[in-house]
Amino acid sequence: MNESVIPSQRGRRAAVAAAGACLFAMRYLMVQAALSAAILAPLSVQAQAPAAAEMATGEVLKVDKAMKKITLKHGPIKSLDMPPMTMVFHAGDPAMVENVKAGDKVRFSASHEGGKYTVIELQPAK
Ligand SMILES: [Cu+2]
Repeated sequence: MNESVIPSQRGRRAAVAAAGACLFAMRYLMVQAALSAAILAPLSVQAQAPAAAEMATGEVLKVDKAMKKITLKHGPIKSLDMPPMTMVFHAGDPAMVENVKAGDKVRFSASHEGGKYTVIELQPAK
């Protein structure tokens, strides 16, 4: 901290000192909170990973070109809080139903809007 204190900072420091007794009691709680945060930190980092890392994995079971629907047997979809299952998705882009076929392993992201699930991004799994 800079030791050349200007008057307004001096007043602020006095106020901080007066509140010190109260802060001392709070500090114990804050340390507890900090320890909890440290334990939870690894989970938080995963939750904030880039979108590409959020892609779910799945296998194409069926492609309905006419209806623009794709049936996927998918793994967990974190963004939708969805466990692994087999379900039908609407193709977010009509080209999707042309680019995949039953048996393809894919990586994808999906949205849930207006009561329907839509594949937003779809790419071959590597
Ligand atoms: Cu599902």
